[in-house]
Amino acid sequence: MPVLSRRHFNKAAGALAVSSFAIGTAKAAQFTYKYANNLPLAHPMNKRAAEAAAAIKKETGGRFELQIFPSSQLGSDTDTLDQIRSGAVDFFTLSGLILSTLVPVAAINGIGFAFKDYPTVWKAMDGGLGAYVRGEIAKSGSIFAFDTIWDNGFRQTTTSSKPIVTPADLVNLKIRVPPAALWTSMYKAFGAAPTTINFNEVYTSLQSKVVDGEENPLAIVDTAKLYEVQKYCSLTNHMWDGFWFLANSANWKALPPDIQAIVTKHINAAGLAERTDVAALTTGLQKSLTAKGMVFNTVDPAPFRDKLKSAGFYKDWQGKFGKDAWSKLEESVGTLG
Ligand code: X2X
Repeated sequence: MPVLSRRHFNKAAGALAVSSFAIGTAKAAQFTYKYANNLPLAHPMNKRAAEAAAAIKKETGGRFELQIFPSSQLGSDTDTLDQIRSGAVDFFTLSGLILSTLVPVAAINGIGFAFKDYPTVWKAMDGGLGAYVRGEIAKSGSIFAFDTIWDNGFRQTTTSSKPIVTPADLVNLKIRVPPAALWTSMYKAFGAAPTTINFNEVYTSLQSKVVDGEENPLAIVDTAKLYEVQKYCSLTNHMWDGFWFLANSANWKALPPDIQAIVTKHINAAGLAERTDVAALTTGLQKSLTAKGMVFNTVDPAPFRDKLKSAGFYKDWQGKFGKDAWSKLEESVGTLG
């Protein structure tokens, strides 16, 4: 639920909220809304969100305060999805694939090896495919997504045991996947042994060897320090993943239109800036992660795609997403499967 003044300060609020509370002399904001995400403070998502929060506060004359809770401080992605549906949390950035537990078609951008590069991603997600998915999210009734999807990135494969060079290297690999059917289905198609684990438990699961590998964009391998518990990084580029900036619909409607307009403007601008940051960060990361001890290899995607095709992966998902959504994806990426 939106917190109406700092006097209703919630003990569970965490470090960021404590520091804004400590400003003390500032007047209580009329609206204090909570934004949760699963990424460390060092990730561009949190830097740009903090800038947006400051800009919103300024432009609303202090009437609106966005409290940011990074690093799954309010709970795992699965828990936070429940909280944004009920309105206990006001905003949440969530991978479309994980959102698919509520809105099935939101996973569609995660189809294996669909996107070849960023221009193709943004054309689809800022165009017809993204609009279709946002429409379906809004139909849920409880939440909606802002227009600009934030970048997570092209996902790469890390392990503690061996590089992944061909699809055969995935067979029986104990790999962590986020909580979404598409991820589990893809790794089952490869003959791997996927285990569903929320992101807030990934580092310790890798450290204790509950799983041997995981997959994430380089910006996360770096900012979440996964290089400390993983040795190999195989540049599989197997899917593109983004974060929808979600809002609880009822709490949003409680805001005056002028505040809604200011929040919308700054959040979407922050999303665009975050995309640029992630791209810039990623450019230098192979080198700096190598210096931190990771061993990189490049990967030919063709045999991986063929394997998914022969396992019936594309056909299955085309059936699940339906013709409309699938044709919107293929309009951008070409024929799949
Ligand atoms: O859970 C993950 O791996 C992450 C951080 O990439 C997502 O949010 C999907």
